[in-house]
Amino acid sequence: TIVPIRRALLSVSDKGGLVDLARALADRGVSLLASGGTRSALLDAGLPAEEVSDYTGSPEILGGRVKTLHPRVHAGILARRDVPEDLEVLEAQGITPIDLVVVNLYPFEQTVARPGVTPAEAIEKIDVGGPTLIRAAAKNHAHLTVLTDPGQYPEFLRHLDRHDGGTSLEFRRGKALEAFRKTGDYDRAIASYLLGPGLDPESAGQASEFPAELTLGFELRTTLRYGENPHQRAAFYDEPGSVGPDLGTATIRHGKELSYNNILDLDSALRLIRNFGGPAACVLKHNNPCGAAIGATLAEAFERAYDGDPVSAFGGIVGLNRPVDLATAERMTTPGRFIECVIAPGFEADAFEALTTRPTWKNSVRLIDLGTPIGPETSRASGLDLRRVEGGLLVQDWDAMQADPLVEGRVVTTRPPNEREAADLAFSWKVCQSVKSNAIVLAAEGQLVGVGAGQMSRLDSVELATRKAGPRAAGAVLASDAFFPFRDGPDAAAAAGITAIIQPGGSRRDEEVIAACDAHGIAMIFTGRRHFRH
Ligand code: 93A
Repeated sequence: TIVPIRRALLSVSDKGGLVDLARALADRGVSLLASGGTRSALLDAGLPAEEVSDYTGSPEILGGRVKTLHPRVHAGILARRDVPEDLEVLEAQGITPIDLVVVNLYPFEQTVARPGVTPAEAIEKIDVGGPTLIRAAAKNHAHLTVLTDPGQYPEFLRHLDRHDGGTSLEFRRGKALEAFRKTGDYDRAIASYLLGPGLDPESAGQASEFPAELTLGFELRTTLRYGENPHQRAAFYDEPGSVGPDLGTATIRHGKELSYNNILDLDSALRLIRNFGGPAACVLKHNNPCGAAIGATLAEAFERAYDGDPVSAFGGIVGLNRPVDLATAERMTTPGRFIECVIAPGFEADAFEALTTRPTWKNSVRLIDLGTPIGPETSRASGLDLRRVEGGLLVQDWDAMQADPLVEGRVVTTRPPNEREAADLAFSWKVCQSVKSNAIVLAAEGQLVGVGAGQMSRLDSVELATRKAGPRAAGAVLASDAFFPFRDGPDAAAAAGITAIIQPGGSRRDEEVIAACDAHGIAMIFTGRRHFRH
C-alpha cells in the first residue's frame, strides 16, 4: 500500500513552508504542477514547476475564480489506479496521474473577521477550486496523499524518508480525514457568515448610524382613560408619516374606547399574526399569547387558537390575519366564550353583524379594523423601537423575524426534524417571538399547546409550558427564545415527550445540549437569531 510520489499539484494561499516542501520533493525527482501564484513563488526560489494553465491549455479566467477547475486536473486526481479503464482514459487523453495534492484555502475566516470587510470581498474569498481539489484527493486517498496545512509538511517529509519516498495507506487515510474536517469547517464558517451577525455582539450594532439627537414628532391622537393602572395618566400618539397597517392607521369599528393595556395587547397580537402567510389566529392575555394556531380556514385557526387554553382565553384579545367572515364570527360568539377586542384586516358585513348584536357582547367587544391585508411582507420596514428608562430613552431596531427560520437556521442534531416537526418548529418559533422572556412555546399540528412566559429561569419556563400542555406535550415541538444554558431544559422537555426543538444556539454548552438531544432522539435547529422580549 506504499504509493510512491512522482507528481505533485501545489495550490496554496498560505505560501509558508512551500519552498522547503517543494525543494524536498524536487530533490526526490517529483515533478511539480502549480497554480499561478504558487508557481511564481516556486520560480522565485529557483524551483521549476509547470503551471496548471499550461498543462490544461486553459488560462486562469474570471479573475482567478476558475484556475484549477479542469477535467485534466481532476481526472489526474480521481482516477482509480487499480481500474484499467480509468488508466486507459488517462493514457488516451495524455493526463498524468497526480500522487500528491497540496492545497490550503483562501483565508475566508480571517477576511470576514477584518473590520469593515464588504460582502463582495467576503464572497470573493470563498474558495471553490481549493476545496474541490482537497475533496477529490481525499476521496481517492487509496491512491494519493492530500496536505491541507503547512503544519503537516515536516511530518509528511519525515514519512517519505521512512517509506522510500512514498506514503502508507494509514497516513493517507489520516490526511483524508483531516482534509474533510477542514473543508467542513470551512463551509461552516461561510454559512455562519451568511447567517449574519446574529448573536455576536462584537459584529452587531451600528451605533454610529443613530442621530446625535432624537426629534420624535409623534402627534397626539387621543388621551386614554388611564395608563397601565388607574392612577397613571395616559395618551396615544400617532407615528408621523406611518402608512401602516398598524395601530396608528387602524380604525375602531365598534365598541368603547381602547384602554392602554388593550393597545399593548393588540400590538402584540398584530406582531404575532403578521408572521404568518396562511390563516392564523392568536389570543393575548397580559401581553402574552395564551392561544395561537394556523388552520385551513380562519374559523379553524381561531377555534384551535381559543381551544389551546380556553380558560386563559376568556376575556382575551384576539388577532386574526384575514378579514373576519361569518364562520369565524360564529365561533367567536359561541356561548361561554368572551373576547374583549378583535384586530383583523377587515370584517365582512354578516360577521360584523354577528359580532355586534350578540346581547352579552353588544357594547363590550371592540372591533379594530386594520383596513389592509397583513402578512410577513408588511412587517415594519423602517423606524425604531423606543423605550423609556428613567433619565433616558432606549432605541433599537425592531425585532425582525427571519423570512424562513428553518432555511436560515441549521440542523445541529444527528436526526433532522421530519416534515411535521419542521412545520411545527417554524410555527412555534414565529409565536415564540411574541412571548415575554424567558419564553418557551410548545406546539403541535400548528397549534400552541403550552407556554412558559416571563420566567427568570428557562427551566421554569419549560416546566410551566409542559405542565400547561399536559398530555399534549407528548409529540409536540418546543421553541425557546434564547439558547439553553444547560441541558436541564432539553432533559425536562424530553421527559414530557417533546420530539424537536428550535432555539438560537450560541451557548458555551451547546455541545452538551446537542449531545443531550441526540441521546433523547430529539431533532434540533439553531436559528442563529435570538428573540428576547422584555
Ligand atoms: O477561485 S477559486 O475557487 N478557483 C479555482 O479554480 C481555484 N483553484 C485553486 N480558487 C482556487 N484555488 C485556490 O487558489 C487554492 O485553494 C489556493 O488557496 C489558491 C492558490 O492560488 P495561487 O496559486 O494563484 O496563489
